[in-house]
Amino acid sequence: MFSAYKALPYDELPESAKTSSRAAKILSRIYHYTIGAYLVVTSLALLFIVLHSLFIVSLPSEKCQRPMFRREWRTFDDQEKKNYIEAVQCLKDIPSKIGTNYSIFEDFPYAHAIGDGIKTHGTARFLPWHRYFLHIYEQVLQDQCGYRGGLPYWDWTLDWQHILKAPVWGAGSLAFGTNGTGDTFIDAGVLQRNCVVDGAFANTTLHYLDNKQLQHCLSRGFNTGSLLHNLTMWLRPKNIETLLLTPRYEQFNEHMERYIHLAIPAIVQGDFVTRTSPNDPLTFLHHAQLDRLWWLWQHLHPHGMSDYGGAAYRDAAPSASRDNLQSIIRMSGLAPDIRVAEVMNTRTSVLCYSYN
Ligand SMILES: *[C@@H]1O[C@H](CO)[C@@H](O)[C@H](O)[C@H]1NC(C)=O
Ligand SMILES: *[C@@H]1O[C@H](CO)[C@@H](O)[C@H](O)[C@H]1NC(C)=O
Ligand SMILES: *[C@@H]1O[C@H](CO)[C@@H](O)[C@H](O)[C@H]1NC(C)=O
Ligand SMILES: *[C@@H]1O[C@H](CO)[C@@H](O)[C@H](O)[C@H]1NC(C)=O
Ligand SMILES: [Cu+2]
Repeated sequence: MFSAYKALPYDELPESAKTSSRAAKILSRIYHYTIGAYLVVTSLALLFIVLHSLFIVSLPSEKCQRPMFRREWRTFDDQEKKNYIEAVQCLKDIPSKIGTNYSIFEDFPYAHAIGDGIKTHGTARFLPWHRYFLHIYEQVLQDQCGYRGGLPYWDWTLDWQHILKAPVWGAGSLAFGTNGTGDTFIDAGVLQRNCVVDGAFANTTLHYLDNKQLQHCLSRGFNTGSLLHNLTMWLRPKNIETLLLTPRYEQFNEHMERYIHLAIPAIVQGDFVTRTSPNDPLTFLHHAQLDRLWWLWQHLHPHGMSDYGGAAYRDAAPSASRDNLQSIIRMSGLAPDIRVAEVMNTRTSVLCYSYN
């Protein structure tokens, strides 16, 4: 039932590349004929975002007076990086909230892979579920590990031409480590990974992998060659601009999940490319970027805060039931259930954050 998810980075990307080149041809034709209109729309869109954010910032809403701001990782100074990384390390010392023998650090991969998260992939709830998931992570960092800032995000559009040299990577204690170069770990002979032995999360021991309980090391295996090249094409700023102009939520959510969301895991490999991707702390910075793109999209389109739609269940036939704003988001006991409608706007008493 979940085989599509597991197989995506390997099997589906060539197909998606085909789709994209078809789409690219159509787009380039449209672009050709309507270049003027396109430029006008883009400038108006940017103007709208600027005006909108000024409006939001200058007129505090009643329920969210002081939103938490999420910032790009490279704008963090060393002290801020240290504070964030120490807070994430601290999660390993907090007992599980969902009642396993491990720490709350491992509750997140559990909730994503084995708990309620996996069922939201391939459905309308993909973006809302991950928004709430990030919010819970941010809250645990703040409430239980004394972290004071907002989550960092990784804007990989700034790095697409040299993605493996992005500032998130580094062997020192203020970065997320590099490629896996330690022991080789072979999972049922299918996936080969190498332990990450540098950076802040070197030699992290984990207990869930993909859909099962299995002790292993945090691992990565950076892609190389033409596959790496092909994957980074999804992250081009031009691609993201086009994506942000998608008029309806359903197509936006679907495109985000299938292509943009999968490109980074397919590049990084190891834990990141499994259902237990939250084993790799960098996953949260990638997902904050995806959430930020949704947030941008919501501010760009007149009904962005209320437009919602798509399948209620993964792999559902087109005639099957459709999801709606009253649908429930569950978090495997990490946090109370919530309705999709409650996470559509990031500036309410429930969420209360913004991006800059
Ligand atoms: C926790 O560990 C104990 C002792 O090793 C074991 O009996 C129990 O089944 C474990 N609980 C879970 C939820 O894995
Ligand atoms: C991680 O493990 C490797 C191999 O066992 C070792 O060389 C390295 O010093 C360890 N790094 C840290 C930070 O513990
Ligand atoms: C990452 O490490 C793996 C395993 O050691 C290796 O096969 C791969 O070539 C490395 N990738 C890069 C980009 O260096
Ligand atoms: C990358 O894309 C090119 C052009 O579409 C294709 O020929 C090549 O096979 C792709 N490489 C991989 C590894 O998928
Ligand atoms: Cu996910």
